Amino acid sequence: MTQSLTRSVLVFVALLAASQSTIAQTEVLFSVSRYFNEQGNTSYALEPIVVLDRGLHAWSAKPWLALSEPPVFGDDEPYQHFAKKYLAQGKSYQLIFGGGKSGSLTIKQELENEVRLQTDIKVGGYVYALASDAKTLGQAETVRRAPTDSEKSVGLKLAREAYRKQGIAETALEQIKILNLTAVDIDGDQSVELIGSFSIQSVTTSFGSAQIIEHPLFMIMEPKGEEWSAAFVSLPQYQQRYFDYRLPKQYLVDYLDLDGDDIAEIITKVDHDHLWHYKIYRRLEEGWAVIYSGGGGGGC
Ligand SMILES: [Ca+2]
Ligand SMILES: [Ca+2]
Repeated sequence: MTQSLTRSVLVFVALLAASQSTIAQTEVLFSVSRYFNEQGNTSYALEPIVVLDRGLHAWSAKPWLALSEPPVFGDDEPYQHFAKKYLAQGKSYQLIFGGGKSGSLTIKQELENEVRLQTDIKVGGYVYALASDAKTLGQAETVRRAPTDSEKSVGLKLAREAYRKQGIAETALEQIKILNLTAVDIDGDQSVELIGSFSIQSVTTSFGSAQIIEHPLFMIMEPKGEEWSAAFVSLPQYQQRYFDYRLPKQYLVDYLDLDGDDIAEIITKVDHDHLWHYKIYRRLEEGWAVIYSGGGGGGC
C-alpha cells in the first residue's frame, strides 16, 4: 500500500470513528436452551448470539445499531475478556420470551455458561428463549404460544405448498412432520403470525443405492385478512454431489424488536451436522431478509 493510500485509509477510518463516536452502549443478546448435564440432570445454557452496539450519529438524531459476532468459545484472549465480563458468577440477565421480559437468569459458576432460571417459562426441546443485559429491549407485551388446530392446518397447508414447489412427491407430502410451530405477534397488532419448522423425508437413488433425505423447511407465515401466506421460506436444496444427506435445520429462538421500529426481528438457530449458528431476520418492504448470521459453535 502506498503512503498516500495508507493515509487516505487512516483518514477514512478516523472520520468513520468520529462519525460513530457516540457509542451509547454495548449490549449482548444470548440464547437460552435446556440440556442434560453429565449426571443426566436438567441444566440451562447461555450462549452469546450477537453483540449490539448502538449510539447516535454526530449529524443525526436517528440512532444507529451495529451487529457483530461475539468471540468464539475458547482460551484465546478475546474470549477470556468477554467471558470475564459477561460470565462472572452471580451475574444476572433479563430473560426474554415472546418478545418481552419474562423473568431472569443467573450465571451459576465463574466463566461457565450454565445458568439458573427465575421464570415460569418452560424452556426445553424446541423452545428456546433469549437473554440480554440491554435495559431497553423487551418492552413489548409478550406473545408466544402453541398454535390452535386451525393454525396448525394453515402451517401444514403452506408447508405442503412449499414442498410441492420444490418437486417433493405427492405421496411424501402426506408425511410432513411439524418440528415446531409457534404463534407470535411480530408487529404488535394483536393478530398472530406463525413461525414454523417442518420436515419431510424422501428416498433418492444416489451413487447406486437408495438414500433417505430429510428436507427441513423453515417458514414465517403472515395473515392478510382471512388468507395466510408464506412471507419467508427457507428450504435448502439437496445437492447429490456433496454426499451429505443432512441438510441444515432452522428453528425459532425468539423474536424481539432490536432497533426500536416496533416490528420485531426474528432470531433463529441453524443446526447443521454438530455445528450451529444464529440468524437474525428483519422485515423490510420487500420481505424478510437476513441481517445477521453468526455466533454459535459446535464441532466434534
Ligand atoms: Ca401481528
Ligand atoms: Ca425492529
